[in-house]
Amino acid sequence: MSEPSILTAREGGLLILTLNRPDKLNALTAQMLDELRDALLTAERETDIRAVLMTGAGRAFVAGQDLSAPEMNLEGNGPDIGHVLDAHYHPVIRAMRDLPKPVVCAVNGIAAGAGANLALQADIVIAGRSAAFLQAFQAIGLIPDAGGTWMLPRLVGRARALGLSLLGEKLPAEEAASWGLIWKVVDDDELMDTARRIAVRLAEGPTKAYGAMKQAIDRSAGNSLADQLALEAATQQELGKTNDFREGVSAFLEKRKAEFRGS
Ligand code: T3D
Repeated sequence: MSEPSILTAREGGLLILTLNRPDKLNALTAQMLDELRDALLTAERETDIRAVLMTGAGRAFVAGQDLSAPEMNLEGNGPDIGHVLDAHYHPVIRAMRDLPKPVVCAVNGIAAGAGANLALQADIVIAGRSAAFLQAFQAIGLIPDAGGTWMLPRLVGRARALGLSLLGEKLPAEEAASWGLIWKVVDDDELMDTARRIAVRLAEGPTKAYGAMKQAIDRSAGNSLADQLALEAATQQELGKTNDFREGVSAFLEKRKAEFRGS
């Protein structure tokens, strides 16, 4: 039996997903994306999973769509890329964004094409110093997809989003961090320890509040201030009834560390 293209491991409340086609720089296939979607849906379903950490096996994070995969067949009218996106990429992106739990991405090398844009859908993106982000699409006559045209201008503004897309030059991790494209950059040999530490901390945190933070911050882009204030009030109304709120306040008053249970 062939090795799964996504390796899964559990460490307490953390689910670690490793994209696992290192010989192809973890280039994405329909099967791999479907496995990734299934793993993320498992994370949503299982209450004892409280955070997800994604990374790549080998020297790359992900080199984008596997250009040699059957779904990229150039025969006849060429591949139905719209279908590939709808059927295989978009469910993964929605699963990452809609997951009411934090997703941390450890970018361990090149993140190209859809691989870059997949990483940018995570809630906390940490990159190794030798990693780079590449909007590789122009080299094959496509536009940034996998949410790229939505995320890039929101993260770095129109000028930088267009520069990255039109020129298709590698953006080194350090510059990506200074532009605000990602959370932080660390030395390569510290990447996994740092990412794991952050992910474990999130897995031990107030899960319901984290899920609500993702939703509130994502909704803000389409909301007026009045709508957003209403959303904040409604959200706090609910969170104020959680065990984690009670525990957080009690721990503060009792001068001890809070033990959140995600409920
Ligand atoms: O259906 C759809 O199209 C949906 C949407 C797609 C969105 C996309 O992602 S489009 C963009 C696709 N990705 C690319 O165009 C990037 C192609 N890769 C590269 O430009 C380079 O490989 C990198 C800059 C990422 C890394 O360069 P380097 O020099 O470090 O490595 P390499 O030697 O080029 O690659 C190593 C191996 O991985 C090599 O195989 P080999 O010769 O050792 O057998 C190479 O062919 C393979 N590989 C790398 N990227 C891909 C790939 N194989 C298939 N597809 C790839 N994308």
